[in-house]
Amino acid sequence: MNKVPDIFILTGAGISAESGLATFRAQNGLWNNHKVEDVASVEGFAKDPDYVRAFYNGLKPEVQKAEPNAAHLCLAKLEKLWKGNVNIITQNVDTLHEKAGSKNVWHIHGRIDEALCLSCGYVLNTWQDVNAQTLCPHCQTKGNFKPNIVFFGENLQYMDTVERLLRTADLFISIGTSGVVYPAAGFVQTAKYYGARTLEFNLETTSNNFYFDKHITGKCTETLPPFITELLG
Ligand code: BJW
Repeated sequence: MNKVPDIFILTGAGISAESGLATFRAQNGLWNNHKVEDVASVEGFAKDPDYVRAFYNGLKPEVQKAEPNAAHLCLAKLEKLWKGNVNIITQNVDTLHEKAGSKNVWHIHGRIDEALCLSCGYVLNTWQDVNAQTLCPHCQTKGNFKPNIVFFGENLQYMDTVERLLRTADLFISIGTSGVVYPAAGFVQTAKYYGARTLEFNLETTSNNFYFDKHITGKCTETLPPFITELLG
């Protein structure tokens, strides 16, 4: 009996663009008028934690009120109806996959609705502001929270799981990511090495084109739903 393919889905900012959330590397190279490296680096946070915390506090309301679009929704449907394993490995810190109903979601770059206590490692889940006054409910330390977002120079989250899923995936689908930030940009190469068929959904072909078997160009809200419908038969 043939094995039902296991599916590894890598998502990036482009999947949430049509939900109204800005991507990182649009034409002017700025993200909400900041260089990504300035507000998302270990050095930037060490230099001015209040500034970085305020930046993410400022983003929270629009992320919280954003709604999943047709691309998020069809992935949730795929997970529900597919007989094999479907895992979404997202670089996004928004929670639109969860809002769409997906369960197997791995936030390798963290989540905007979480903050990490640098004194004890407690993860606080909140859409409220986190600032120098925020008290850790676990160790009672005040003001030592960092947004639970993976900055440049930090290790990604859930990498053991990701490595395992990359080795066992039969189908690798990349959606809305520019493929310039590592190690996520290298996942396609690993998946292909271990035998997966590799597909890319993006507005344009990315620099990772060598490792993709097929590119499906266009808005993912338009290209992904018919593909998923066909996959589900
Ligand atoms: C659409 C669309 C529509 C639009 N439909 N498509 C190996 C080589 C070189 C460098 C490194 C390396 N290994 C590590 C590094 C260093 C570094 C790195 O990669 N630097 C590069 C910039 C060169 N990586 C790291 O530091 C990582 N950590 C690490 O590797 O730890 C081990 C280590 C530590 C120390 C030393 C060495 C190793 C951590 C990376 C953390 C990334 N964090 C950020 C910020 C989070 C803040 C936040 O989310 O608010 O994560 S950076 C930012 O980029 C964010 C994103 O998740 C990430 C990826 O961006 P994404 O999602 O691809 O967005 P865009 O805007 O770039 O692209 C959108 C795409 O969508 C475009 O292609 C559009 O065309 C498309 N699109 N609308 C379909 N409707």
